[in-house]
Amino acid sequence: MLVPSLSYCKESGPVVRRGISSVTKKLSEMQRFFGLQITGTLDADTLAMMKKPRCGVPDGKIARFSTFGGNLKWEKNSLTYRIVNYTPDMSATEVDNSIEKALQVWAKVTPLRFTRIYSGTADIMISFGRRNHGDFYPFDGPDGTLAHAFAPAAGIGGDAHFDDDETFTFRSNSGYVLFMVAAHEFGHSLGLSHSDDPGALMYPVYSYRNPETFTLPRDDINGIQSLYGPNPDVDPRDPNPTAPTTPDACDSTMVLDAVATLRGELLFFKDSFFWRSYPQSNTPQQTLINNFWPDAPDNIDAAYESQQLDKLLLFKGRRVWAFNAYDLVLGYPRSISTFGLPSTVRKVDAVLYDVESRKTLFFVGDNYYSYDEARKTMDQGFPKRVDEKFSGLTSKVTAAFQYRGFTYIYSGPYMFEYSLRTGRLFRVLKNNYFLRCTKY
Ligand SMILES: [Ca+2]
Ligand SMILES: [Ca+2]
Ligand SMILES: [Ca+2]
Ligand SMILES: [Zn+2]
Ligand SMILES: [Zn+2]
Repeated sequence: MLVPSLSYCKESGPVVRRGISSVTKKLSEMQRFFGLQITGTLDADTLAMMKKPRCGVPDGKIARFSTFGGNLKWEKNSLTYRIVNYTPDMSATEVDNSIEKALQVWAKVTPLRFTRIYSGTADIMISFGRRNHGDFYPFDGPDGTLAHAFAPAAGIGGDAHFDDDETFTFRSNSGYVLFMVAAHEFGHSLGLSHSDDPGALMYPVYSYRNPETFTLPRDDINGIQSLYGPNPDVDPRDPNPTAPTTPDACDSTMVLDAVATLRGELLFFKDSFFWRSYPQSNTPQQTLINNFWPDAPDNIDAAYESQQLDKLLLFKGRRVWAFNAYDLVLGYPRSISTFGLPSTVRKVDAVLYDVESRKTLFFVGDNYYSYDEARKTMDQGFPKRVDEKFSGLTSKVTAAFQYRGFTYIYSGPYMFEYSLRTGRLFRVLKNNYFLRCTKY
């Protein structure tokens, strides 16, 4: 089956020729797919998403993992592959190793086995090319489309093509890690379409991940096993215990790592991800932290927006990172002792910026400290006990932020809505209250 390259990324092409309305529809589909605000027009967010390096296989229906339909899959478990040519960006050994490892990502969780051949026609023919490379789906020069692959079938089916106008790398995060791009493309070669799970390997947008520590996410495992079943060599009582799952907005037991505002938006951090909520948007957008801030840590402890500095501060352990838009501010990460926290503090649990008093509260265990943003010093008389200030809060603070005049203090799976000035408690809600679970 022939899979055309992504038509809505181009100025001309079949979509545009069908007229304005279908462009609008296509844009709306893409905005929905990426969790952007659905406008049907080219706004800044959509443009930014379109410019992200991505795979050239078009996005299908909106779902977590998806397949090409009609159960398009290989009818055998033993497949051959052949590396037809090489990129000049890496040594041949590095290319061989990247391709082999990328296939093993899928072999580990299925009965599929891959054998390399060096001549003749393999099921999966792997090649590097630029622009017109012989399949009527030309590449687009540097960035944009990185690669594409064809769904299982005879002939060109299963084949994977890599755009050699890209710089591919073995493991460095400058350039595109061939292992990651190849592992994604081989998902297509085996019958998977794109996933809308931003943590999935089959998400259409490239994000850097360390190839040494990469493990196939749960969504991709579910997808490939829906076609081929599990790996018969793996103990079914202990299948892939470490497969990462993407935090779910519908999980009422979720405990968020940190919450912050940023230029009028709300940011909710959990594991390697954050949700970003616009005031007018119905569905917060979930993204990998590293997609926005490549230098940021994941599994952070706390976050807040310094309105004085127009910066987002992220805390993990004894260190703090400051970002101005996407960029790490020079001189960061720094020690949290620069705020005047005692050296006995090994991490902060939550940080809250109070707009009214312009104080930043640092929550550490049962206590909190108050930092004066203007004078850049800790206030006298702290730490104080959290339960003196916030009635009803008996366990550790896990996250905190202010929104529309209310102060939200998270503790475990609960979120307490207070007036900071009067100390009055209004409501007890769940951590996912602002995330708007859309399952029904
Ligand atoms: Ca083939
Ligand atoms: Ca390209
Ligand atoms: Ca926290
Ligand atoms: Zn793809
Ligand atoms: Zn091609």
